[in-house]
Amino acid sequence: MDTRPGREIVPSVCPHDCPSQCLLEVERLDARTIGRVHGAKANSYTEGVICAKVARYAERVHHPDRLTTPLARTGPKGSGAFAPIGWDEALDRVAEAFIAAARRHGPEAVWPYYYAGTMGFVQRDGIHRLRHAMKYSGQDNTICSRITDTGWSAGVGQVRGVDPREMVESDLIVLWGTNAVATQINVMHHVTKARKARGTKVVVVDPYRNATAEAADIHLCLRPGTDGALACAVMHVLFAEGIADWDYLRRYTDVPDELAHHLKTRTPAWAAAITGLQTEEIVAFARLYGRTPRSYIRLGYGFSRSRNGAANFHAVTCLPAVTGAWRHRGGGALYHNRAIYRLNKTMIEGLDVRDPAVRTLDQSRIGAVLTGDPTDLGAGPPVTAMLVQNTNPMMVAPEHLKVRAGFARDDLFVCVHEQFMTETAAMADIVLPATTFLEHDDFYYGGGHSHLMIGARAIEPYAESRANHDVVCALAARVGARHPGFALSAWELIDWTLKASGWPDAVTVKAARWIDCMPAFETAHFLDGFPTTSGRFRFKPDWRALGTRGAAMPPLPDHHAIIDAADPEHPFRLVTAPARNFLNSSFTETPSSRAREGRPTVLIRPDDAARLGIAEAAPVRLGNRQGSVVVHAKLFAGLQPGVVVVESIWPNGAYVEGVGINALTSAQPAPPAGGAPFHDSAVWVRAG
Ligand SMILES: Nc1nc2c(c(=O)[nH]1)N[C@H]1C(S)=C(S)[C@@H](COP(=O)(O)OP(=O)(O)OC[C@H]3O[C@@H](n4cnc5c(=O)[nH]c(N)nc54)[C@H](O)[C@@H]3O)O[C@H]1N2
Ligand SMILES: Nc1nc2c(c(=O)[nH]1)N[C@H]1C(S)=C(S)[C@@H](COP(=O)(O)OP(=O)(O)OC[C@H]3O[C@@H](n4cnc5c(=O)[nH]c(N)nc54)[C@H](O)[C@@H]3O)O[C@H]1N2
Ligand code: SF4
Ligand SMILES: [Mo]
Repeated sequence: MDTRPGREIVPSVCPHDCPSQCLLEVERLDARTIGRVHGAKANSYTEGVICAKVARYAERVHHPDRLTTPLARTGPKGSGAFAPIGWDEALDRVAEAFIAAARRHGPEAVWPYYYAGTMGFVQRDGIHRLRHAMKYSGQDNTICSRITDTGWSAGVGQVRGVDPREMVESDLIVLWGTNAVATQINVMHHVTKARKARGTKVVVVDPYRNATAEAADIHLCLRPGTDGALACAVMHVLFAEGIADWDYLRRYTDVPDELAHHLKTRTPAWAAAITGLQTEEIVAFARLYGRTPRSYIRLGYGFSRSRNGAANFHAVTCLPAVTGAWRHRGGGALYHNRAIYRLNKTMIEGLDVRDPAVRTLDQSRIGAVLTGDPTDLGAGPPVTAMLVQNTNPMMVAPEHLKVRAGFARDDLFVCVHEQFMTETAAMADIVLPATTFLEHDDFYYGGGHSHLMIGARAIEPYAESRANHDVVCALAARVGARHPGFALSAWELIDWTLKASGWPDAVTVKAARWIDCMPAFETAHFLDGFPTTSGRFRFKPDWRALGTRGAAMPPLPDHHAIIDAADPEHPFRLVTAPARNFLNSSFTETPSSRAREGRPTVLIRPDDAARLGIAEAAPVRLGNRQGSVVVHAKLFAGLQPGVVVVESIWPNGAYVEGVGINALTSAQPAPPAGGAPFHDSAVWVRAG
């Protein structure tokens, strides 16, 4: 690290929506300017490793296109015509619009909408305090982790798992449905350490030969949405060949005999027909997994983003319960560690004033909500006013054509608080400039590790930008929202929350840089019981208790055949996996990320392409009942026939016809508890 005078190093935390949640060391050149960003070497998870896009963060913070002042729309919706206005006028206009909407239709006509642009708890979740204090419509957060949370909790009981730093003691690491090289580089750092230390074998389960699969010893290149079948066949082999650990099964699981009986018909040949894998590949993987006590499964989000994602996720969590891998150091599984932090978010979110009778709208179904779908609105009013913070639904939400039609409504008032003029901000009536994480105080935890961390303000806010907390408090004052949280500073909210959650105060945590919250080995490995009512892992979950669509779920692990299967009109299955140099919609504005990604492309097998008369780099039209999208072909052999991948998320404006890939993805809620099936779309493919 460069420590020359004038290059002061300031500690921070990456705020982006990434399980790595890296501890950072930022070069501060002066009170307003940063240089390079580095990973904290002293942190035992980050260990100095961060991704390239955040190392170059100066490019984003000091981007010439950062919003500088509040703006008011002067032309038609979406025209991009705005004029600068003062903060007071902007906030007054937003408050007036909210008051008018509530007077006309009731407070549920206002929908504060947010997500994960920053993962800091104060700046991200404070919008709930305004919502709850005013009885504005609620938001059901289904877009990212609903399916994974449900699938994991179904068996394990709580969202936590084995310490990722134990990977260095694993003999086998299975990266299941995560492109870790692109989406969480620190996983690969720990994988590399394990390989060097003990020659650890790495298996990747993924429908395309991405950079992570490229780095693996074994790549199981299955059809999307078929992981449940693969997991069942693996368990079939474990039982059939006497590798299952019956001592563990009897002590720690609910219905092992019923499971073993049920799996008799879930043979490798059965799974081969569903997954498109070879029978021998499945058997070889089952034996390798079953005979390696120190086997660690890192479950990613990718394989949950199907209509049957919850069943598939649960099926994979069953594997270490059949082999008893949980018993061993470096054995077991991890998806996310949310439950270990036990945060009391009452003050931040205003949970004490929440009225459970107020309706909750499904985040993923914003297109249906804004176009007035009665199943989404229920008995409540239309949404006629919104505050959007920390999210870019015009790019990231499924059923994009409905989202676009919704935002174009002239009777909908929208305020977008943003760092950039995103495609969502461009649809707004009022745009407010936002600070970045370097310009405000917040605190964070690591989903893919075990640290609680404070990221304090490192530089002055850019131009007239303000933090989310300040905007929420200023609006609260204008609409008459009452809660003690509005009187606290961001720092005081951090301090209150840490103390109320049983952690040290903010000053102590900041001085320590992080608190390692990892539970003891016995607890992390569930050797003192699973956090379920019976204390046992559930092969047979109570799906009805996990969501309103629970009745649709298979009672035991299985292939749940509810995906958008290919048919003669839609013979291809589309996966919209994340691009390495973007983070959802973020970094699509930075020149180096744009240059590295090039343009939106479709990965298609050379034989599929030849059959359709599609040449390398030629325009290709993909479509389904929702619409069609034009991208350019990239011939790619690392896929099964009939599977295509469009790495995402590009702005709609980057596509040939101005319509992006989420025009084709569905917002159909995945059972049992909802969630968007981003990687589960049957499409047709044509030259042109
Ligand atoms: N096709 C397809 N679509 C997907 C996915 C996919 O795999 N394929 N993945 C889905 C997933 S997993 C997710 S989580 C969603 C994520 O979708 P989003 O939550 O929208 O994620 P981002 O694009 O990271 O962030 C949105 C915006 O937050 C802004 N922002 C950042 N920090 C702040 C701040 O402090 N204040 C304010 N006011 N704004 C801030 C950024 O400038 C950015 O424009 O996308 C989903 N969409
Ligand atoms: N560079 C970069 N990093 C990111 C993001 C980004 O957009 N870009 N997004 C961030 C966010 S919000 C999240 S939630 C995480 C998500 O990160 P991941 O956990 O990696 O999940 P996904 O991004 O949805 O998809 C990853 C992989 O899942 C595969 N996949 C799709 N369908 C299936 C299936 O049916 N079975 C199996 N086995 N695999 C399947 C895809 O091909 C892809 O390679 O990453 C975060 N980090
Ligand atoms: S790997 Fe993830 S958490 Fe780490 S710096 Fe990059 S985006 Fe941030
Ligand atoms: Mo996500």
